[in-house]
Amino acid sequence: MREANPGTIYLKDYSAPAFLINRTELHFELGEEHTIVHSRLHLLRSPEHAGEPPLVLQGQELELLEVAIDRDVLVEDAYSVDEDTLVIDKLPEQCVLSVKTRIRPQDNSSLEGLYKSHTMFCTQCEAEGFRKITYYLDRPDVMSVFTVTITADPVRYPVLLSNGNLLEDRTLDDGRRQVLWHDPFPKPCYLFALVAGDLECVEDQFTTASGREVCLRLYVEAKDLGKCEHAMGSLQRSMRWDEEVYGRMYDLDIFNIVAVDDFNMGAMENKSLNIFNTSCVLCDPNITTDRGYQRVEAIVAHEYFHNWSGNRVTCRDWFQLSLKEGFTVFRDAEFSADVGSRTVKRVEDVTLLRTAQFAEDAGPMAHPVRPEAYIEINNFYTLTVYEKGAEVVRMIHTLLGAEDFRRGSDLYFQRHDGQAVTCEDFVRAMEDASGVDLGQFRRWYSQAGTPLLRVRDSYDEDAQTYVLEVSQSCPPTPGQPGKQPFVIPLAMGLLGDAGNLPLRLAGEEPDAETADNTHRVLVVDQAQQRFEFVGVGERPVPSLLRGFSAPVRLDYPFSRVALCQLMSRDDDGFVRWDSAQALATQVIGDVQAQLAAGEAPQVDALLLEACASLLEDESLEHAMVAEMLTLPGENYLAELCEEGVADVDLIHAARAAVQAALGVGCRELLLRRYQALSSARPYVAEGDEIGRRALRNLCLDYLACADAAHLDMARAQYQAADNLTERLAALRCLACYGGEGDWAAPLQAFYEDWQDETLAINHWLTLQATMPDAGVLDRVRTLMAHPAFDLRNPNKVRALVGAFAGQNPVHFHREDGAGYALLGEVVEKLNASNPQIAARLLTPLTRWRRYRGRGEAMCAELERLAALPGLSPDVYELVSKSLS
Ligand code: 0A1
Ligand code: ZN
Repeated sequence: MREANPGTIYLKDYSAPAFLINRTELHFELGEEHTIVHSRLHLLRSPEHAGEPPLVLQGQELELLEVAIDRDVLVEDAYSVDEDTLVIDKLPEQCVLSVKTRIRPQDNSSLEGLYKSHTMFCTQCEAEGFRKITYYLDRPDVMSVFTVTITADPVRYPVLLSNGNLLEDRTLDDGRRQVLWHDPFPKPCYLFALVAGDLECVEDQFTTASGREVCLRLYVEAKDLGKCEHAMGSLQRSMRWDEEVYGRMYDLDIFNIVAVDDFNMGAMENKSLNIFNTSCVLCDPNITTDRGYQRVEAIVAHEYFHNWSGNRVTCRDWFQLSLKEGFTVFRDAEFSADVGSRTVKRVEDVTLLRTAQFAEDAGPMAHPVRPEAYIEINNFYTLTVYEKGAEVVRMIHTLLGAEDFRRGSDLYFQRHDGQAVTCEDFVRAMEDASGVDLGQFRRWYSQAGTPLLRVRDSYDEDAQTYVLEVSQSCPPTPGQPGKQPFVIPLAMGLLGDAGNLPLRLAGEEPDAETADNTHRVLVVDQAQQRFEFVGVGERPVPSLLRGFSAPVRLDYPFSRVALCQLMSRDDDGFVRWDSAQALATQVIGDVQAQLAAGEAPQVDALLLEACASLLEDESLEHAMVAEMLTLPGENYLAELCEEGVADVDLIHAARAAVQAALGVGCRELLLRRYQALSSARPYVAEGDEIGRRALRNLCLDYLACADAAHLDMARAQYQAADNLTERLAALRCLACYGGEGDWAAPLQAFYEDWQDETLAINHWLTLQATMPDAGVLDRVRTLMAHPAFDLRNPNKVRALVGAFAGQNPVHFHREDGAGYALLGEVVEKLNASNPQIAARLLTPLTRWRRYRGRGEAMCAELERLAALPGLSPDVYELVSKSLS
């Protein structure tokens, strides 16, 4: 580890590379002791660079064996090497640089570069992992045509894969096998991939609209061959969707996906060789929840969509990460909306954004969608870059309309195919294709923080006018004390007694009515603005921020009666759900106040009535009823509090009291719905079946929360279940609302039944880490020593420790600080072995300003970590920014 504090990299310092690498030839000799990497880089000095700058290649944890230029081996004083670079002076204008290095993938626990997951070799090069494979210009604007030779033992590694097309496959005289892969598309090294292992594959095919026959293969361990069908179908659906919706076709004859157990993230879009975390690709009713099936479909689509938004057109530098990620998340969200329920998908995405991204925006790591500085780029694969970035693209879609947006996307791909570009290039293509000026809109890329949209209204009965007074502000974030107004598309309608009212702004012609004149998008682009509607015959209830048309906090003083009206009658599904959330949030707030004053909780009858009507409404889709009946989560409720105010115990107690009251108050309806939703049909993870199970499990949860007598229903459901979704929901009821006598045996039984299925056991770990009983922290410690746990596997770390710190606020924030100490210990260990996961795990501690009475203890743990010797840049950046 280095001595000095790691430095900061700034967007303003960007300069184009001094050298180009037209072709990259790599030869891997994979061995059990070590791997030898020979590289031949066809270098060309960039014409833009005057003088003779030295060549500076990045490299880390490499053992340099030999350097040659055009076959002349260099003597040691012709170059210099340090921990991070290989520098060569006086290179000719054009040459072939050959470098031979030795690496030890079997000792690489960071899961970046070339490493081993069980017996399989695999790679992860985004963002800067390639430098752990060989010396290179490890930056996304250096694009090169790769040719890759792999030599390996054919018995241990019968499958040898890299990007592009397989050109040769032969057996060498010494018995080793050698394959040659060639990828005709120039790409940055972060998209390079290599896999070698004893894998089986499922094969299918796809014919593109232009008639290209693409061979699709999904490589897994033999035991998982039966778990590939859903991912394969998802891939085919995504390929078709990208042709139909974006006119984007696949461009090679092969598309491979490989599943690996040890992976830092969800999946990776390497050109024609996507690598997936097993948890994001394998599906089986016994190991995957309904949510998991949907997640797999979305991630398969996401990685596939990157073939255009990311690979054909890539990022100039890592500050532009949202160029590919924001756009691709928007694309995958629209795909999921098209193949499933649009409103439910939106509700899920907004819940994540408002709970976690808003928290990021309000915390010490807040950064713009296009950050301006970083210490460790791995720390910037964030909800802001991904999810808020997608919201920014969505707003462009809203402002331009679907047709012009598609024109903009076509222009972007056509103009920049084969290039490494910036967010600015994307916005400019959208402007050029549509004629819409996005000048001020660009602030969404440069200003951090969540804007607050304050709306007040007034109605003049005599004049029949209704006025919305809208103002916007944005809190300061690190390095950005003041903000300029954003361009906020405010989608809205007005709800009258008999439905949504026609909308006409003052000054508009009465006949300027569109087909749907009950819905429109107001463009808020000033600090304060006034919108006057005319011809409004009654005082309306405003339906605001329909579809969550902008990533802002909305402040409008809704009465509870108004919320009930919106909930039951608005045209916009998102607003109906959001009104239910707002009503529940108000009622939980009442109960918090009552509990804080030592009074017995009183749950507003309006909420009870609203929930009862939802349970009686057979016309709404099941999944939507389930979403509307789900109370806002504890983390979301904490996020709504001012700094230093969130009281985890009070939030938990109030939410639980409201849930119990609803369970008691709606008991008959819940029971009736639960019974009616029971089905003897075999499991299918599709549309309304998923919604049916979601609603049924929700009913069970309310009933069990209200009265332990209903735990018998949970036991019966557990016994009868033929799938993980129903089994876990039943177990969760026993674990959350029962005593040890209720949950100990079923938890043990679950383990015995599924111990060979790692992915199912990870759910079992999460359940035990998120239970409300006082013994949970000790249980987490015990489980860390259980054979089912492994600190080297990121999925397990997230399932147990990540879930405890992130999803069990009451116990993570224990007053004695034991939760923080536990997290700190794990972060300390991971700091040495896998810094990327260490930093991610640490996130809950960075939110120390939010919680009442906990700031000091949280900071103390951060300070302990800050003082550790050998801190990785990843952890250093988080702790130092949190404490500053
Ligand atoms: N580009 C991938 C995410 C990814 C990023 C970094 C990784 O390792 C450090 C791995 C994957 C995606 O958006 O899916
Ligand atoms: Zn991505």
